[in-house]
Amino acid sequence: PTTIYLKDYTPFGYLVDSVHLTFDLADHATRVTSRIAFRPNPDATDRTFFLHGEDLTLIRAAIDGAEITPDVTETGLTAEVPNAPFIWEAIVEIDPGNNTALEGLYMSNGMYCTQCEAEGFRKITYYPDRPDVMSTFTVRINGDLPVLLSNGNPSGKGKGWAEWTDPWPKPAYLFALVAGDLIAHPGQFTTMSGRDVALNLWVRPGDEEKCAFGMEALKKSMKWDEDVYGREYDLDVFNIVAVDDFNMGAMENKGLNIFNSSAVLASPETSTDDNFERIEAIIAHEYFHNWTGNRITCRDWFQLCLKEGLTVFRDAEFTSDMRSAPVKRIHDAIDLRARQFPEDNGPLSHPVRPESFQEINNFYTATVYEKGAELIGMLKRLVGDEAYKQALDLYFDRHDGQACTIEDWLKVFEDTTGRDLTQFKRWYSQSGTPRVTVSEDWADGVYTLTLKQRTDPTPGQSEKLPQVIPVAVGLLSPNGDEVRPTEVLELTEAEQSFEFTGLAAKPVASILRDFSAPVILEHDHTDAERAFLLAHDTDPFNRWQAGRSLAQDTLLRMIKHDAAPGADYLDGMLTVLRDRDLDPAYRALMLGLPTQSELAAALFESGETPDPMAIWTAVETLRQATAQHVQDLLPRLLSETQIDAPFRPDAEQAGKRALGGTVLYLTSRLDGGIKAAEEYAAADNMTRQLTALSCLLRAGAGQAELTSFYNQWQHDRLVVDKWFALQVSTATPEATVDVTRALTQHADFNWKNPNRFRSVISALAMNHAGFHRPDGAGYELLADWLIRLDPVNPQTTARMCSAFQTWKRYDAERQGLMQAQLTRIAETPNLSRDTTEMVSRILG
Ligand code: BAL
Ligand code: ZN
Repeated sequence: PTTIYLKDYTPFGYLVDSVHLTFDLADHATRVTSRIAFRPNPDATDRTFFLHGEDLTLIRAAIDGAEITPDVTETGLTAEVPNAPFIWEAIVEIDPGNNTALEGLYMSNGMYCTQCEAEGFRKITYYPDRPDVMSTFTVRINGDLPVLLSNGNPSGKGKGWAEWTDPWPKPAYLFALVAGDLIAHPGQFTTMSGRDVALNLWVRPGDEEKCAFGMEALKKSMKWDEDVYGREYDLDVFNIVAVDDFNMGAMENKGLNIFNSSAVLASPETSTDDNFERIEAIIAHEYFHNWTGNRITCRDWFQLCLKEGLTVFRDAEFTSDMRSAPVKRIHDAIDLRARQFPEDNGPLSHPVRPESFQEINNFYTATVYEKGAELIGMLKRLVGDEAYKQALDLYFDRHDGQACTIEDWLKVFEDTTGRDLTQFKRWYSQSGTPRVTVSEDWADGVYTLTLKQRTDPTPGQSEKLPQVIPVAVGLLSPNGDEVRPTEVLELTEAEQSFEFTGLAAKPVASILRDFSAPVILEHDHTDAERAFLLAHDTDPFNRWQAGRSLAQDTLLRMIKHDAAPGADYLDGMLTVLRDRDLDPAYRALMLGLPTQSELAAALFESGETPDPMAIWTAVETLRQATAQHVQDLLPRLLSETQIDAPFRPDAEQAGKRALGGTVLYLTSRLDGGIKAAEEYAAADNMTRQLTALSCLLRAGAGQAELTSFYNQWQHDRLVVDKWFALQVSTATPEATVDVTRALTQHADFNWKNPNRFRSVISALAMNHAGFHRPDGAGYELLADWLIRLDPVNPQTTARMCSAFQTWKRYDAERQGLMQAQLTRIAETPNLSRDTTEMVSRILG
């Protein structure tokens, strides 16, 4: 496979002034006729006329009306063209009905739809399929289907055809087409300058009742982007389509967002509170891309974080405003540690702006997205809210209509603030998670905080330079009062000391408040100090963090030294649960534990070999001890978390249900599931129903409910996904592989559907102790399915290889077993480029 390098970027030799496409739809022989106006690019020196194209049958090609015979290969074509403006015309035939990879034009339940990011447009027609080539598009769709959609505004319609015109120049990856028997859930939005926009959420018949929440989320997003970023929508219509077969969550095609149905369809009966929150965030995310991604796009795919990091940051701000900011921040930190830290500290480690790739689809990662968003958050913290706003205004003014780079992005901040961001830029080029170690000194009334940073070597980067790390710090007095409110220390050296004077006693420092940087903080607190911060910290994030660290230290002691659960943790949790002044959502989060995979990482980093079974046992023991320790509180909490009002998927009710779910779980550890069975029978929404079923299964009960759940919901594919996933995620370590294998035999295990595949196979990889069964059966089962899926859907297969990325953490036996499966995958004949790259990076 060819490796592509950032340093090799050159502009395309031609500019595109307009694109006209005609689609004659047919399941196995769709004809795509293109008419494209090219002219030489004055900023380019290389005039090779190469158009990308894959899996296309070329019927005709012509330049300025004269037929030509281009030089066609598997990846595209080259042709001799005039050194002056010219019209390119082509007719190609494609087979959407057999497109199982779900890239380009494909079919899902009889409906035509597209996915072009990153490089799918080349499977639709010959084109310079690169984000820096932007053009207006006019699209005519001929097809005997009731609904025919593309980007932009409708510009004509008749029986069996529709035409769409998108006036905003865009790269081909934002192209979209949808055709099918769809029903609209309509809405309307008036923009800040008074323009009416027709909104539609298009779904398959039967899904009409699941549209209202998504539509409201869209309107809230449009309003928020006007209020907070001054960004107005720019077309007469905005369409969202729900599709069942989709590799990602959703896609921000201009004016025609296409969504995985799991990321948009919602109802109280079928969706959990987590589903509602995720849907609201994804709708916002895709909508926000209209400015950060579409109006201003990326010069090349190395700049992916330019649009993704910024848009994730913007959707996080939106969720914070719509819901609870501290809860959102905690969720994001949990997520970053669970998904991004293992990536950043393993064989798949790459910079937020990678410098090379073989298959760009493999770089839609937590590092590019979530660490990319953290970089925006740090920048905002360093320059301040007002300067951030000015810089963003300048970014939109200066770069509207352009395909940009990280250099362009940083320059608007430098020009706005006068600040030199040379060191900050290392965050984009250096991979790996920095570790910040804290030491303290107290002498003569002066408190000195010394911070050291280091980043371990990562693949391809043995030397690491110090980064600029904003460390938000507050100081508490020994009686719990805050004596120094939060201030942001800028750690720029490998080691730096900060002095605090005027203090009457040695303070307790609360460091990295609000998770002010995506780093690992190493601060040797005692259990008592952690318990003190858990009780007194005024920063909600660090108060939660104190509980989390206390839980982690407790578990690590249990694992390493067979210690009993410590009183500081158990009493701390009792206090948290008792505290009615604390937001229920926050109390539920406080009761959460680090994942078993995180514990494995912590053990590995402290020089121990993690034993998945010992980790599982410690977590179970601590859960049981917690349930016993707080048992007197549980009945009262169960009744306090009951909700009499009609269901609302808002933060307040969701928080109460989250706490209720935690309490039910602890209760079912003591009563064997009696209360959970009652809850299950009384459940009137999916959150309650699924929580109760989960508690029952974890208590070793619930087989009758599991069957009745399936019978109740077998018509609803999104709920059936939950039914599959729940069984794997709640299985005991011994049973996980067998449960997974049995589910893959189930009549509803439609493995070619990415949602269904993930509901079973990803759930296996995420059941830590079950997946890491000592005989390697979990590894073998995963590899079997990856090998089977690869020829059908390389993108989803390649992504799921990351389940093996932590293989070097474990004992020699397990390492050998995982390596054998990785090698088996690597040696599979005709393995896709996607999976080949992932497996070879993981093997190292
Ligand atoms: N651009 C791919 C889907 C997303 O990040 O919105
Ligand atoms: Zn995005």
